[in-house]
Amino acid sequence: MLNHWDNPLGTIERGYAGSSLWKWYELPEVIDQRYIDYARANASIGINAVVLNNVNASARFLTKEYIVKVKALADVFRPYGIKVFLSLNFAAPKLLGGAKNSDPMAPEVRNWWKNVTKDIYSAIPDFGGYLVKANSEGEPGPQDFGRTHADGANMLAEAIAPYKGIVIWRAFVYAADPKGDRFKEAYKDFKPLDGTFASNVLVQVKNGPIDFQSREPFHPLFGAMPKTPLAMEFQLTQEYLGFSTNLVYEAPLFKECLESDTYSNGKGSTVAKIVDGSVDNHSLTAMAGVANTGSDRNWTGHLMSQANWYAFGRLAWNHSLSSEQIASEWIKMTLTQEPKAVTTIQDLMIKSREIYVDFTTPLGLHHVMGQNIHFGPEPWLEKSARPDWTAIYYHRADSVGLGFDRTAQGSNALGLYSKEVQALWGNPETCPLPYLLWFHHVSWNKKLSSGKTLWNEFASRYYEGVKSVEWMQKQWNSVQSSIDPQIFADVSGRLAAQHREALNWRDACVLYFQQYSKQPIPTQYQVPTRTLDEMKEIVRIYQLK
Ligand code: GCW
Repeated sequence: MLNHWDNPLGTIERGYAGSSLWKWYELPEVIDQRYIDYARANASIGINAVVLNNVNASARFLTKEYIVKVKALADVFRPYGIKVFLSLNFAAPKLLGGAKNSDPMAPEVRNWWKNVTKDIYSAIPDFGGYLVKANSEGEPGPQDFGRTHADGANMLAEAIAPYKGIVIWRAFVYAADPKGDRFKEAYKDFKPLDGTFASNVLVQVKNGPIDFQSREPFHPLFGAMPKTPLAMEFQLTQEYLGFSTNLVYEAPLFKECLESDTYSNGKGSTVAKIVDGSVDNHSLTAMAGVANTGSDRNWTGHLMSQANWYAFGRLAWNHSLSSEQIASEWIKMTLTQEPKAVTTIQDLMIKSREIYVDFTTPLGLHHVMGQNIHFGPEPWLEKSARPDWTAIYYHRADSVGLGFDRTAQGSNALGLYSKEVQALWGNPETCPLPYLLWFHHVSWNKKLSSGKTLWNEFASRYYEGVKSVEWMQKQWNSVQSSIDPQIFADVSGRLAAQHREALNWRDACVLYFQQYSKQPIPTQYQVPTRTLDEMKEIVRIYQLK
């Protein structure tokens, strides 16, 4: 399924491809041809469910006025095998219905949801169900009334069960605790609820424990809730992957998570097999992608990001496909059939994610992006509305070293995983480098498995990452004669923008962290020509309204 974070006024939260495809003010009378084209594209890759509106949800979608609009879209999508879902605002009974509050245990509230559900199903008999973000980032939820996530989900499940609808309840919750570790928050709330959700409820878990970073370990809830079907939530829109100026092919990221072994039920209990229901015998299963589509003529802003939409659909039905194969299918249908060009572009796509990791957050560094808009580097961010929205909360740089100690000596987030996974990541000597700073505070002089010290390896990644973007530009230039000229020029321009942004990341991060390592830039590289203050000013300006 696709989850659209589209708002009623046409904006898209974290959308980088124009505005919403849904023209709410024109519906239901006007049916835009793009609704049909969109449905065809989805159907071609097996996407059979669509949540139309943002999880930070407006209650207005539940009004009679809007239900007819939703119905119009459902009618367009039905011939393509696509069901429509809505995100709910949990406070709707109070906001719309005049109820005293929205306590899920209050009979008037329960009735309110039953009535709304009836209205929806009388207009849309095959309506899919509800997606809910509750008690997260300021959204209302059952905890506002001393109830649990299960109380809230089950109330909706009861209202929708007679119609065979489902409730998808998100696990993206994290209480603000300056002494805690955000990594552990969702687990703390949800793990104890395993076995208490109604049979038509799915709990939707983001691929990683923090928030769609360029690399995350798999979320510790996968494998920890055997009695509850867990849906996967990936993010296609590139909130933390350079918006629509960066070429980042996400199939390797999706597969890295899907193929991770949770060992929850012995070896081979991969995340993919938790999600497809085979490990714990669930027949209700789902995989969601936060959509990257918008009104841009090429749908996704960066044309190459279409491949992420495509790869998501392919992997949702067959996670054993290789990233290479999916890329090659997509290239041949979209860009060129010329064999040399196909392999060149495929290679560039396959390497693109690792390149992005290298020039932004190498070795397991995470959450050091610009605040609010989540663009560009801001590792110096010390203060925000919440401690876990800063950068220093995550990178923990000091004169000794870098990284978040999540071993038993630190936050012990590692303790949420099975002992086999703990063995894989728990020892700083053997922890794979891509995950190192996720779990360990490593001293600057520590010699890594690469043979370099942490500081030298870390700084080198930024420099090599920038060089790799230059390599991507070169590779792209070499296929010019096989590509439509407009597409060629557009992607070239975006690669040039990516190069400029990569230089910003590099200079900002090496100069900032150098204050702690107090060591020179490795001699083979040129010292940045810009100062740390200049980099701070560039990032500050990004954020001016
Ligand atoms: O990634 C964060 C985003 C929010 C988003 C939230 C969520 C829809 O920065 O914009 O809100 O996650 O997934 O709920």
